[in-house]
Amino acid sequence: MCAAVQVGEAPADSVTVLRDAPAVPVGTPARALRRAVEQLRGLQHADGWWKGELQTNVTMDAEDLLLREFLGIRTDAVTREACEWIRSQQLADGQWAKFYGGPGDLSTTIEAYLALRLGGDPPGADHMRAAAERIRAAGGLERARVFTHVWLALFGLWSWEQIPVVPPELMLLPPWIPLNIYDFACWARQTVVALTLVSAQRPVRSLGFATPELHGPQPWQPPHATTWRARLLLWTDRLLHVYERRPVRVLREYAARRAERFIVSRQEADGSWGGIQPPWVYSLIALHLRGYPLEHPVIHAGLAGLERFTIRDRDGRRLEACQSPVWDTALALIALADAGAPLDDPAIVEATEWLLDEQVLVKGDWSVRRPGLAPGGWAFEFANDNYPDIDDTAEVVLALLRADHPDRARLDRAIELGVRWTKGMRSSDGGWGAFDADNTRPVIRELPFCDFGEVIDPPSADVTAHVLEMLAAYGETDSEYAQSALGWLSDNQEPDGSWFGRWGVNYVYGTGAVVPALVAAGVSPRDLRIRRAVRWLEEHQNADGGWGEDIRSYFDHEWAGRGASTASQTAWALIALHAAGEHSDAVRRGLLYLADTQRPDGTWDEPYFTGTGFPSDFYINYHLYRLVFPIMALGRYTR
Ligand code: R03
Repeated sequence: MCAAVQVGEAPADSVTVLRDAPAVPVGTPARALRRAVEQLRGLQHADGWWKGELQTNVTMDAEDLLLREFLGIRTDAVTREACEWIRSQQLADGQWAKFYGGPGDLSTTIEAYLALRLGGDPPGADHMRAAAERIRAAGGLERARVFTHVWLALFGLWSWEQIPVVPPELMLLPPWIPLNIYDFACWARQTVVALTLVSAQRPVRSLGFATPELHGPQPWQPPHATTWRARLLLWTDRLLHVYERRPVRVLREYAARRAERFIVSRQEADGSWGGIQPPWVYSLIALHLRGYPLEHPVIHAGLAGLERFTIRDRDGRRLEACQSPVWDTALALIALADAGAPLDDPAIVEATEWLLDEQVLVKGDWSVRRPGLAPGGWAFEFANDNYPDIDDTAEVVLALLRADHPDRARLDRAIELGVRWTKGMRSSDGGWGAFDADNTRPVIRELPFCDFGEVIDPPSADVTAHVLEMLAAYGETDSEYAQSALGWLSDNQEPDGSWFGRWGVNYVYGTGAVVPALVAAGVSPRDLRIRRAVRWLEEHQNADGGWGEDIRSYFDHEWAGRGASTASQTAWALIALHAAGEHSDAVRRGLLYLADTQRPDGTWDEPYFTGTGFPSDFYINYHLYRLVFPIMALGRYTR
């Protein structure tokens, strides 16, 4: 069995919990609900918020070591801890995966291997030989993603010539010219701006070792262009490589200053950029290259902030790609309300207070596309004023609509601003993306630089559904906005009756979001759209009564709606069935699945990743999903 299977399995503390808790027999759904609520209450922070670990993959940890090496601040202690964690995640075949139970991934394996070599693991050791062998078998460094090539190039293990150019002059394109930075999704924009400064300098630091053992049998080849547009972009990249030899000095320096100012002015209160790892680490490298010393307040805050994204426990030291307190707190509040917690419940009051303080009341990059719109959204993280998102805003408003506050006027005002901002962020096709309006230029995806993750932010069914549910709860079912959401969702139902899950795995998540929204908006449970969704869910229930959907559903339709049962996915299906007014045997078996698989301490084990960062490329195990969603499902059905 591969080592990674350990991840997420019952941690050792379940034993102590077993000792402390009374020995209860496998319970009824009502008892399961009580125990789950108790567990959730116990996880609330004294300041009112909840935050579950946001677990991803070892590229975070490998890149952390490489960043430290590049800046000259890598210590033995951090190296040892990080390498221990990375080693613990290696699969039996020598590779590293992007998600639990997933296959080895070439770029992840290369980065993990490089980090271990940095930590001193000899290339002759068994686990290193196995990794190198698999890397070569998969085509070697030559087949890695662009980001991995960038890390290798920083240390002289790859040629900058074989990396697509992202010139700082990109900063000079105004927002109405295609390929300007506002055509990139916000996460890609911040990452690319930082990398323009890196790309312009092509720095190389020596690690004191080479990695000939990682080269594959075939030489590197530029990506294969299939469309005329991609071919044009490839030729442009070739020209840019020529231009890089002799860029126009003044222009280059002017553009680089623009990029530098863009970065510095967007650092968040916690030292991060966008609250996410990629722009954070590349911004630190970029500013360092621009001559910012380690003691500079911006660099200092950036490095100190990374420390707060580091988790250390008995499983090891690892980095979060991002943190989800606002998202988790909104979901926890909704869960408690579903479980019947009263409005004046201290847990609800404190969470409400905290959420009110988190509202973003300043403009961010989103205002480039919606200049007249007043702020009022919420971000996903503790600090991300520049990038509030629509998904979080919808869930927070849904939570606040079920809360109370001594200052009722303040609560009402916050809700109103949130709703107004959300409405203003609608895209032209009638749906909602996550962070921006009308961020839909597909040409961005064809840039040779963009071979990893999603790089635009078009409307999705899950976000649009959350917005519709919010509008309905706010009492705006008849508004033009609710009607456009309804239309968008109707147009985007899959032929089999389900909806695609952009930010959660996968059709079970999408369907679990859309059905409650449609019903809240007044669609009859007898409506054909709902009936087809219900049929799809019931057809995809597992024999154990649960629901599960494998991540492979993103690239192999055979897996749509299929996979080992998990607590969160079972809950999503039940939440949809509840909204559709179902009280079938399928529902009963689903509820029993949750009750029967609950741990003695009231939560569930969920090693499978059910969160999506980018379909096909990046997945997330949100550690609170296993608890908040079952509480919603059990709460709605048992009360
Ligand atoms: C659940 C819904 C709420 N929601 C917000 C979800 C945020 C999820 C975390 C985002 O973390 C990121 C990790 C990333 N990696 N790589 C990139 C990236 C972006 C965000 C990335 C990929 C390509 C480019 C730039 C960055 Br170009 C690991 C809506």
